[in-house]
Amino acid sequence: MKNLLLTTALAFTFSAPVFAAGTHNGGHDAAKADDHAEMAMGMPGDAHKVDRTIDVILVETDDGEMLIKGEDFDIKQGETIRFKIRNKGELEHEFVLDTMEENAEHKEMMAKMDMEHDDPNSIRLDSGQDGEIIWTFANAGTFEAACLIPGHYESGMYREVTVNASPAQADMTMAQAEVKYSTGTVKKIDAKAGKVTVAHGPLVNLDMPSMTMVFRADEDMIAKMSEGQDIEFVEERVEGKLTIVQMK
Ligand SMILES: [Cu+2]
Repeated sequence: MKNLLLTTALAFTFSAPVFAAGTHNGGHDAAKADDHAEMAMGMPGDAHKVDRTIDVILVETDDGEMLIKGEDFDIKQGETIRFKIRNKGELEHEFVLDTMEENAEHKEMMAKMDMEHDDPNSIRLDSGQDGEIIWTFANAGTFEAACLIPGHYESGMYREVTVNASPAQADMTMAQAEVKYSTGTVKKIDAKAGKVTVAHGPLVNLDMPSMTMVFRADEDMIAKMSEGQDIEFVEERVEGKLTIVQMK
């Protein structure tokens, strides 16, 4: 009641400045929309192309913590995730996906005034309410899920969101691609040390130029080689060492 009276009084006294403030807010919202169009994290996901659902629970604990519970937010680049979010707490909570920087900035703004986020990367839920966010994580990196209602972040209401550089896509490329062989001539074999010296052409799998190098090779592989032999092989970096893992 007190607030209402104050607002009315202000509006009455300074109707022109209040109108100006409204225009200013409009400008701010437009700038914010632009930000989200090119979000570092990715873009709103297509509900028909969800790869995986992650269940999330927002809740307070008896000892005053506020938590975002659920499995690790460990995501593969390119994945579209449906976050099924349930507020099991007694208070209202948010679930905002963004960069840590953006979240910190929004948190600061929310400390000054209670803004309700209504962007595709965020949702606000009353006690007992369910909701969902569907998001396509287009870029690798570390992001954050957080509740930005004043005091909640500080009480523990944030979680790291890790987006790993597309191993899924890399795996698929490997499986689909024909095995590529590099060529070379065996110069020297040191079976005891598990090393072979090969004068090779371009290493097609590691994208390295022609030269003579020492490779690791296991016993079985070395058994197939003899000095002076021309070979076609697949090289790989195994524990940091150039290794011949396959031969024709
Ligand atoms: Cu909260």
